[in-house]
Amino acid sequence: MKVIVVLPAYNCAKSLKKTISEIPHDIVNDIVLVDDFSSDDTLNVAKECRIKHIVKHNKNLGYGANQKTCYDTALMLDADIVVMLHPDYQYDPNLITLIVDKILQGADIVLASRMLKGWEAVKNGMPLYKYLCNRILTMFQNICFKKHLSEYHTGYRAYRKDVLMSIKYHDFSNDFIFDNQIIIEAFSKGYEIQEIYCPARYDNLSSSIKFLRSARYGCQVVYYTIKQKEKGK
Ligand SMILES: Nc1nc2c(ncn2[C@@H]2O[C@H](COP(=O)(O)OP(=O)(O)O)[C@@H](O)[C@H]2O)c(=O)[nH]1
Ligand SMILES: [Mg+2]
Repeated sequence: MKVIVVLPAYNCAKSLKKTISEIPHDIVNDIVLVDDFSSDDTLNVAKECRIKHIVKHNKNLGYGANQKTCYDTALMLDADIVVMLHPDYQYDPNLITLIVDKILQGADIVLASRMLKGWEAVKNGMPLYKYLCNRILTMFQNICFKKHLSEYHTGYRAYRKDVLMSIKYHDFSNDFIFDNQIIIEAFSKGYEIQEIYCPARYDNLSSSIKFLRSARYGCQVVYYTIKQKEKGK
């Protein structure tokens, strides 16, 4: 089984080394970093870290577009399991071992959820408004899709190769809603999604998206969910 970790990178020069140093290299075969036209030193740091596969966008295309290039590259490199990890040192890279194990035991998708232990997320530093919005959006989506996920918004997840090969992710958004779209499509294809708990950091290094950008994302999630529900998904 070839395990490839993909890092959708954007202005992560200060956190990249730390993230890379904690990736369990014994089970990870390759690392792919896609730089979305960062304005900081991300590319040079990536080279210093000796990341073998560095792809750069010639203009800023967005978070969803970044993931599209990540998955295209990982599939081209013949990955069997693709783990997407934010290079902002928000999530614990050591959990890759557990995530890969879940896929080896039969899961098609594994989500490393910050919300599986409820209020712990806030104790770990998640801003209260992000916690409440996440809870409300998740409840709304669970009711619409008759599911029981603890969140739909984590930036730490893994896909079995077949999932990425069968889902037409190029049709999805180039923006943050991409993460949501891929899960909803996976529901309609009947893939098995499992969750593990992952505490997350919320310092300046790991979290830069502010209230208005988050609010826009929340509205996009509601709109997209209603549209998919009307389509019978
Ligand atoms: N590729 C790409 N990623 C972006 C862009 N803007 C933000 N991101 C990434 O989106 C992810 C989530 O943003 P972040 O501020 O960490 O949000 P939070 O962790 O949910 O509070 C981070 O990995 C950012 O680097 C962008 O324009 N392009
Ligand atoms: Mg973050």
